[in-house]
Amino acid sequence: MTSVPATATDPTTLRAVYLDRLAASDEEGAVTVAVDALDAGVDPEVVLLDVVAGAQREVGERWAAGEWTVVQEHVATHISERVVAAVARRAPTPTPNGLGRVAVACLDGEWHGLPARLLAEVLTRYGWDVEFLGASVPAAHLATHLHRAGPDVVAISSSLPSRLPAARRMVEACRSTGTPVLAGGPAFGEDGRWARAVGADGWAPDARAAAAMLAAAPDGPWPTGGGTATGADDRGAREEQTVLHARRAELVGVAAAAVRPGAEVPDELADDLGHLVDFLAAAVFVDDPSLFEGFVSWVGTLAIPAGLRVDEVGPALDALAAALADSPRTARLLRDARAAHPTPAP
Ligand code: B12
Repeated sequence: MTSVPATATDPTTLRAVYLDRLAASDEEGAVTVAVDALDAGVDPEVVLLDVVAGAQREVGERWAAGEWTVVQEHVATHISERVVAAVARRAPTPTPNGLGRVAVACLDGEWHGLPARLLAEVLTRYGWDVEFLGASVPAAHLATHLHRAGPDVVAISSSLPSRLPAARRMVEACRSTGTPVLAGGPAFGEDGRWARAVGADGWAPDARAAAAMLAAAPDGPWPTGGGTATGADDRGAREEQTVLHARRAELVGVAAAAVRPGAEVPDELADDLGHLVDFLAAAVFVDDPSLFEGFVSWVGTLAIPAGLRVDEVGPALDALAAALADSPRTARLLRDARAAHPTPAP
C-alpha cells in the first residue's frame, strides 16, 4: 500500500495513493484522499482531472491487461463517482457568472457517464450554469428537452468511436433546436477529427481546454478538431453503415463460426465480435480506415478470458470480408485491416 504523506499535494503522488484506495475498494479512504488534498490547498480541478480522471484511465489499463476484473473496475468507478460528489460538496461552487447555460449529455448507447460528469463539474467551476443529463441520452428526447430548457450550448460526450453514427443523430437533433454542439471524449479521435465528420460545431480535447475555449468564445466559433474526414455526409457511406447494423447479429454468428467452428459462442467472444462490427460500421460512416485499424489493434491486445484472441482476429476479418463482399467501402476497410494484421505464427 502507498502511504499517504500528510502534506501530499502533487498530482502524481495523490493519484498513486488514490489508486491504492480504489484497489482496496475503500470508498471512505478515497474520499479522504480527495478531501484532504482540497484542504491542503490543491485546486479542485486538479483533484478531478489529474487525480480522479487519471486514476480512472489507469483502471481501464488494468482491466484491459486482465489485471483487474470487470467487478473491480465497477467498484472503482462507483467510488470515483462518490468522490466527484464529495469534491463538489467540499469545494465551494462559484455562482453562475452570466457566461451562459450548458447541457452536458452522453450519446445514445454511451454508458461512460463519468467523463461527462467531470466535464460538467469543471465547467460549473468556471462559472457556467451546467445541467448534467447523464449517460445514454436518446437523441429525440434530448431535442425535446432542449426545446424546453433552452441552453446556449450542448456538450456531447462519448468514449467509444463506435457511437459516431449516434453522434451524427445527436448533432442533427440539436441542430433542429438551433443549439450549437460541442463534442468531446475519446470517441471523436485524439485530434477531434471525427467531431467534424459528424457535424459538431466545436471540439476540445479535455475539460480544461473546453473551459478555456468556451470562456474565450462563449458563442463560438470554436475549433472543430483535426483531419478532413467527411464520410458522414456521403450517402453511400451511410447506406453501408446501416446495412452493417441491420446485419450485426448475423455477422457476429458468421465470424464466430469461422474462428471457433462447432463451439458454443461465449458471451465475451460475441461481445468482441459485436464491437468489431460496430467499429467497422463507424469507420465506414466517417470514411476513415484508421478508426477501424485502431480498434483491430486494440482488440487483439485485450486479455479477456474467452474473448477474441489475437490469432483469431485475421480469420474473423476474412469471414466478414466474404460475407460483405458486395459492400465496396466495407470490403476495402476489411482488406486494408487484414493486410495490416497478418495472423501471427502459433
Ligand atoms: C469506467 C469505465 C466503464 C464503465 C463506465 C461507467 C461510468 N459511470 O462512466 C462501464 C462499465 C459502463 C464501461 C463499459 C464499457 N467500456 Co469502458 N471504461 C471505463 C474506464 C475504465 C474509465 C472511464 C473514465 O471514467 N475515464 C476517465 C475520464 C475522465 O476520461 P476521459 O475520456 O479522459 O475524459 C476527459 C475527456 O475525454 C474530456 N471529455 C469527455 N467528454 C467530453 C465532452 C466534451 C464536449 C468535451 C469538450 C470534453 C469531454 O474531458 C474529460 C475530462 O478531462 C475507461 C478507461 C479510460 N481510459 O477512460 C474504459 C474504456 C473507455 N472502456 C472501454 C470499453 C471497451 C468498454 C466496453 C465496450 C466494455 C465491454 N466489453 O462491454 C463497455 C461499453 C459500454 C458502452 N456502450 O458505453 C475501452 C474503450 C476502448 C476503445 N477501443 O474504444 C476503455 C478505454 C478501456 C480500455 N483500456 O480499453 N466502461
